[in-house]
Amino acid sequence: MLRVLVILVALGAELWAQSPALESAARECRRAGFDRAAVAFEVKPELGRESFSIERNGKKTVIAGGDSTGVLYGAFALIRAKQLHETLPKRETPYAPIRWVNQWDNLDGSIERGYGGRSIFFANGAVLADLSRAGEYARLLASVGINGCTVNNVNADVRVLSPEFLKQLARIADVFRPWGVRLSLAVDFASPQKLGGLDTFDPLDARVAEWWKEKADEVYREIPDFAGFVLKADSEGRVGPSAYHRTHADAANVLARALAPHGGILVYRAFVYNHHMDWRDLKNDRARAAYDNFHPLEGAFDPNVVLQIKYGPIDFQAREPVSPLIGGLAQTNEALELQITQEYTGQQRHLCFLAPMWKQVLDFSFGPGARVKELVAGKTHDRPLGGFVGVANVGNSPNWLGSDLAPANLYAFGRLAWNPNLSAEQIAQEWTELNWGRNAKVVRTVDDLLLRSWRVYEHYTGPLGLGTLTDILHGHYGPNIESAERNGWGQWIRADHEGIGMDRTVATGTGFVGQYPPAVARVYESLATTPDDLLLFFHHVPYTYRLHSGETVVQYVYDSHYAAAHEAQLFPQEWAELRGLVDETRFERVLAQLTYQAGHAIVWRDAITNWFARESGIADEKGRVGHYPGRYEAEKMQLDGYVEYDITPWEDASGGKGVVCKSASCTAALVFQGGDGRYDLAVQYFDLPGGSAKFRLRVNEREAGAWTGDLELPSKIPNGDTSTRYTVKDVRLRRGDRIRIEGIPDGPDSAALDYVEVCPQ
Ligand code: GCW
Repeated sequence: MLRVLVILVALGAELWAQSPALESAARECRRAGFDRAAVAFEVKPELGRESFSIERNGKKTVIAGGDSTGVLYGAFALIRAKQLHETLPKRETPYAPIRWVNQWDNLDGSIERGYGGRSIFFANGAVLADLSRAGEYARLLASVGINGCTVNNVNADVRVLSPEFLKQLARIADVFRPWGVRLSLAVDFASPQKLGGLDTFDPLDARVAEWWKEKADEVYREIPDFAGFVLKADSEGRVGPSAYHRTHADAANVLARALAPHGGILVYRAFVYNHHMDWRDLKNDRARAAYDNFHPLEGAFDPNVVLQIKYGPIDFQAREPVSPLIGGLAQTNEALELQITQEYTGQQRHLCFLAPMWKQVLDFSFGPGARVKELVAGKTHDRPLGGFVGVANVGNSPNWLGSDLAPANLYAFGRLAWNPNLSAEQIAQEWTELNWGRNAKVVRTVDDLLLRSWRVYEHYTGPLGLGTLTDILHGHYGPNIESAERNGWGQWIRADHEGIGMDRTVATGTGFVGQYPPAVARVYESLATTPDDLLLFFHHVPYTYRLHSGETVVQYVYDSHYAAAHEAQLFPQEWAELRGLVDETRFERVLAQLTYQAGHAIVWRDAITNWFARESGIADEKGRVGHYPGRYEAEKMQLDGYVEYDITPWEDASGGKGVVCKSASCTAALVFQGGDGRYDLAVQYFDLPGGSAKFRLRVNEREAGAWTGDLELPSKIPNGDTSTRYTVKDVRLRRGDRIRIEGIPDGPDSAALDYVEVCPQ
């Protein structure tokens, strides 16, 4: 009964919003150069919601939509086909009803885990007066078929539901509406108490239920096409039903029932785990949390509740197995949560095109007819709702995400949510042609960079299923392997001198493997069948354990890090070939980004390989780790004003030490000991935020380079987040030459140095 109601009212809301989307469709076609008379629109409900067909009728192209949003999607499909010189799609239906993005925007205008500037919705506790950017965002989303946007952080500010704020939010919904994008809100579960003044937020208290009902009614008075609430509860310090010993279903349902009469949905995040877990207990396992918390509640959720499940059981790492909860539900609606913002995957400073990873997730099979894409779209069991949610976190930077290549991830998310059967290659090519033009060399180069980038990133960060190996306690950016260990966060890798990896087997480990259906569990339970790239997620093995590839674990770590860091050095070189073939502004920006990434890949390589060498006591067979011919440690140079500084963690700097400048200007000098020749001169320094230190590099008295450390990196101290490389190419050096760096600090940026490396050309 309730189910029918949900659908009917939702259709009502759609009719209400009909004409703005049609107007948008017409405007987009004109903007793309179609003659007014060349395209006709019609609404044919029998096509189905949000679906479209495109037909030629004489000279006219007729776009029919199941509703006005369908027409709009058809218009965008027509435009895309024109720009890509492709044949027109005949008929398309979105794969799943939920195709949303989440924004983790705070009301002060900051964005949690956002790397693309400030919020396009909020500043200083209020909705922005100028929402033109928000409207452009909705247009962008609609162009790839995204139909919902949660505008505020899941760590929700209680004020969003206040009457004054709802009126302001209605203005965002107004600019979304012409694009078929419906607004949703993340809410604080304690709102009835904190905002409503009740003495409780117990979901089973009738006053609480009434409060939510009245609040939902109020929301719909302001925003008639409101999509629903998103709730993060009992997670990472957020309050939830546990405060009253109630279940997640109790919590979800009280909100869902308030929304149901309006056709709204309640999206409940399955990212619930104990972050104070005892690391000494080898049976404890954060990976188990989603399944353990939610699987027992099957059947208890109302039909307009959707569980939003992160793709992996931990947290958006560079590689994880698929969350077993996705395959464990048959009666509960689910949505797959992917992360567009590159929190653990390089924060948009590293190129990391995620479509190849997402494809592996989407195509992962829990059994016949039970691939992730089918499960979350509700195709396998008769579930009315479901789909895909991408954490986007766009900001006000000109390219939305703070990098000119990162928007490929937003595009890919939308395309896959519309049709998860598209290939990563096709999506990369579409995005490249639409954004960089159709020059064959440009397309080949950009596609190739995109498609290699995730594997490369994975291989100079955390391989073999270890997680990203980044600093999990702070910025989630640079290397800090042991930050994962010996604390309650549960991202343990269980490394010691003998071996590494979490034993998650049923036989001897945490039993996590048992959460998968038997056929899948069998694969992961056994060392013999677990794929190498997830080995250490599932098993604890000695460093000398041989992979399927024949290499030992430790030698594989060395080899893969050297290979991937080398490949990252090629990225800026390959890009440089495009000079003159793409516009100069973006060319230079991307070149700078890829050059930075190449330098940071070396930081990663060295940190991980040195740590493994020390921990395992096993040397690199190829003699690279710990041996850096041509490298001069800053702390061993002739220093004037610079003082030695211990780096934490030690693996984040060469030799575990750097130098910081404690006066107005400092110098560090060395006498070159190598043979005469031409070299690249690399200076590894720490680019600290809050100031722009200046550096000058001299060979004898001749200036060889000068630069400013003006990046805003996530840590305030010299470490793996801030370690940055500046390279001067092709410098002629003679034995006995004096190489000198001058650093001029600027406020908190102490012009810190790690080393100088003289690399033969
Ligand atoms: O990945 C983690 C992030 C948190 C985030 C949380 C979540 C919004 O580090 O910043 O909080 O996940 O998904 O709720």
